[in-house]
Amino acid sequence: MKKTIITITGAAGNIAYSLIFRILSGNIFPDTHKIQINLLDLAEALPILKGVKYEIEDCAFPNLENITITDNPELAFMDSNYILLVGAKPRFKGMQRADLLLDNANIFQKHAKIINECVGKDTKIVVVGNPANTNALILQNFAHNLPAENITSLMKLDQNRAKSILANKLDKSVKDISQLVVWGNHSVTQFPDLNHTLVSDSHDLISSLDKNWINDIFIPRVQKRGAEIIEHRGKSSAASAASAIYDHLSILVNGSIEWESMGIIRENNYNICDEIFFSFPLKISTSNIDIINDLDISENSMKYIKDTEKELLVERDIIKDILKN
Ligand code: NAX
Repeated sequence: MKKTIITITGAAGNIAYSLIFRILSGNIFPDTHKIQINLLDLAEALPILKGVKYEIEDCAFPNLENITITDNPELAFMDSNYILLVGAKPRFKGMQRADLLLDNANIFQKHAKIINECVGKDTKIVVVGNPANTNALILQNFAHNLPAENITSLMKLDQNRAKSILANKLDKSVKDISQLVVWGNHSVTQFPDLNHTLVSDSHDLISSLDKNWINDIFIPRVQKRGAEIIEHRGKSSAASAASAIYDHLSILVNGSIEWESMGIIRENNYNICDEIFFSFPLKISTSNIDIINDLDISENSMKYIKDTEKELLVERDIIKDILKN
């Protein structure tokens, strides 16, 4: 019977508390697969992880073969098939973005070097911990035994948010909406792009939308949705982030007929620097991730796309000394 090993870092944190149960109760893998789940967090979080482990056991998931809880990254990453890098330091009030970048860069550098020695060439890595795209760049830099195509960063939460906000506006189901992609960074500069979007296989409803609604309400609301959640909940998005990671993992395992958004590092036809992880419109099969490289991009859209690229280039410059090590 086939066995799949899934590693989750930051496993005692908020997102992981939803994510672990979503993955184990979901249907990403066939019923015939056995799952081993490796949960990594810091030593001080091990008592919490023990409680999480007991709760997982109490769910009696039929396909779950083994649970490992550990603060040892070697043990957590060894021979893993899918590594979900959620663990990162949160940004405290008053903390500069550059300091967060450097703190988390150290975590991702350390994990990348260990992953490089512990896994095979088929292992897929999903970077969630923020700043996700730049952390993915660090990972790719230090886990050079792995093909760069195996590393993606999470943009699915942004794409799901955009789809849902549009569906609400049009009083449609999210199932009716396709080809809605998000370009660039997982940050307030991201560009949710409606220019190619279809509603019930037609662009007519999008064409009839008020441009002021798109520019002044839709785009900023998607860009700042994370802050909107914090304002109401007093905590950052956790369940929706976990759900998006589940979707992302499912797409990597099973492919997708839809247009998808993930951060990848790749040559492209849009004149975006190929030395950063950037979210493009993608077609994803079980074996390939391909950029949809032939879209017409308006001058206005290109301005948004270049702004988000600029932010990622600044992030890359902040960590450039780490990349040289
Ligand atoms: P929490 O602070 O609840 O959990 C983070 C966990 O990581 C903690 O348990 C901590 O002990 C652990 N950790 C820290 N350093 C570690 C290390 N070196 N090794 C292993 N574990 C370590 O944060 P949570 O709400 O779960 O969010 C996790 C990360 O996801 C954050 O960086 C957050 O900004 C990011 N997000 C990224 C999203 C995306 O779309 N890319 C969306 C959701 C989320 O905001």
